[in-house]
Amino acid sequence: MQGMIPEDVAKEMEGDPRLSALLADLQEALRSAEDMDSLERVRVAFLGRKGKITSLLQGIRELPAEERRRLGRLGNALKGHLEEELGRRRERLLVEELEESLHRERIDITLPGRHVNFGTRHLLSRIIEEIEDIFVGMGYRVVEGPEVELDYYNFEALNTPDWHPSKSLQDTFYVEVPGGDYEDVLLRTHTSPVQVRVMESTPPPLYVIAPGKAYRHDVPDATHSPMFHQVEGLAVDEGISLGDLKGTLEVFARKMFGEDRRVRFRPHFFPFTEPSAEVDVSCNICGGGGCRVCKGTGWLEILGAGMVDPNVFSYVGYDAEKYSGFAFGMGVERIALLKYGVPDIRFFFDNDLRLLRQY
Ligand code: 2U9
Repeated sequence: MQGMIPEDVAKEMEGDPRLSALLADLQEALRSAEDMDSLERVRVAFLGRKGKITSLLQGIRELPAEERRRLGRLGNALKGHLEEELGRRRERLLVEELEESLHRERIDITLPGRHVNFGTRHLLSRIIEEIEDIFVGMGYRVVEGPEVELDYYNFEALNTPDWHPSKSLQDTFYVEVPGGDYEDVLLRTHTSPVQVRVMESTPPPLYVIAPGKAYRHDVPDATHSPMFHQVEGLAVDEGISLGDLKGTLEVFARKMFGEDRRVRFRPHFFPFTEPSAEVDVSCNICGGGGCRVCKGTGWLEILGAGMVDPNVFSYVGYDAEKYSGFAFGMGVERIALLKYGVPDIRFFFDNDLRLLRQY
């Protein structure tokens, strides 16, 4: 502080006992003022309304003219220098604080960033969406229903007799219900009960696809899983024919497996369709010439289909004289297996990132 006051002024103050005491006070106060709060206390103590320098300047009014001028000049000089000194110290503190926070909050922009793992839709979910899109494009509506079903919707209304092997304990998961009839409640073995429920509540014409999980009492191996996914389709209208079914499945096979694919029907049996067929698509790996995937036949089985049995219509109150319909069903895992060459159905459920990241 002393250095801040011109030497001649400082000398003059030392000659006056009041001023030299004030100067000593001020020097002492400034010595320990090292933060904003203590600087403010010094300002109030010396320059505030009742501060020591303020009081000194107020008190000179009664003094003789010459003394008043001298003390006024020295007091004002002291006031000016103190204000300057406080300003300087405040500024230094701000710079120090800024430097300290810059150091504390510094970011090393040369460090490698943290890797964020993004998830993706599961391959099976994407295949289901792809199938949905193809049929929605042909005017179908997507419908869903319960996975825990009644025997009536899963078997009976689908024209499946009680003695049918698919109803056996070896093939179907039954759910024990307290007080309920054993074998009444089960995990649906296909998504067909969804269409039965929709037909019950919706008059024809009807164009729907039912994607979802199905359950069968299978031992897991490369082509079987006790839980798997299906997409089934049902079209009911006046004058629907086998030709409509073939045309529809041709459109599907070409959109799914490639524009130059051919489709063929092989006679088969399902309780809910008559006639029924297993449907093959020409092999998308070898183009039909024969390879390991199609076992040299040039054909790959992709789904089952047929004309809805009129008996099914009678369960849901549809007029079988007026309406006819076709239905089809496909296993989503099998479609994915064929389209992407995944060799084992169990890979879909292992959640191994090495597989999931490839698709
Ligand atoms: C109603 C009437 C008929 C659905 C159909 C198939 C043929 C079929 C299998 C394909 C492979 C099941 O996942 S899989 O094992 N499905 O072959 N499904 S016709 O027929 C219906 C459905 C609902 C009311």
